[in-house]
Amino acid sequence: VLDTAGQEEFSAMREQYMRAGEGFLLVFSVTDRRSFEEVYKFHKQILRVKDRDEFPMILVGNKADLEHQRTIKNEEGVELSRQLGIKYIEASAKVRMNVDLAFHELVRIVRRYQAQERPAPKVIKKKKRLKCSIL
Ligand SMILES: Nc1nc2c(ncn2[C@@H]2O[C@H](COP(=O)(O)OP(=O)(O)OP(=O)(O)O)[C@@H](O)[C@H]2O)c(=O)[nH]1
Ligand SMILES: [Mg+2]
Repeated sequence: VLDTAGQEEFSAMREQYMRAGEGFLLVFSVTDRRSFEEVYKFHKQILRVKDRDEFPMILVGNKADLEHQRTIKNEEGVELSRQLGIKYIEASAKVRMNVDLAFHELVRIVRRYQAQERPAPKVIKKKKRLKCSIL
């Protein structure tokens, strides 16, 4: 698991970890609209780097414990996740709500995706042994 720094000075590293990643949690804060609006950009960048139309990702609305400071309603998170074609989970790192669930869910999505990407195993037919006859 790689935790990335959100700061702009690390953006050169971003494509590098995106190339290596097998699945992504797109985490924003439900108290910070700017972080919510950035998700779309990261989602697009991952698909471009992976050269795929879809890739294992989950949208996570963190800081759900701060209900009174919330600026992103649950419905908005659901709507964005619907547009992106990924799941939405609200979580709180502080009170450990849905943190394990988000990781477990992502692993399930990664495994499903990889199983479906893997080419069907070739059936290798055993060659019939040619028996030599001694004359
Ligand atoms: N109330 C509450 N605070 C949180 C939660 N998650 C993180 N924080 C607080 O939010 C602040 C930022 O958390 P970080 O873990 O530094 O956030 P980050 O997105 O990793 O930031 P960068 O690494 O700088 O990109 C800290 O003060 C955390 O304690 C949460 O679920 N609830
Ligand atoms: Mg951090």
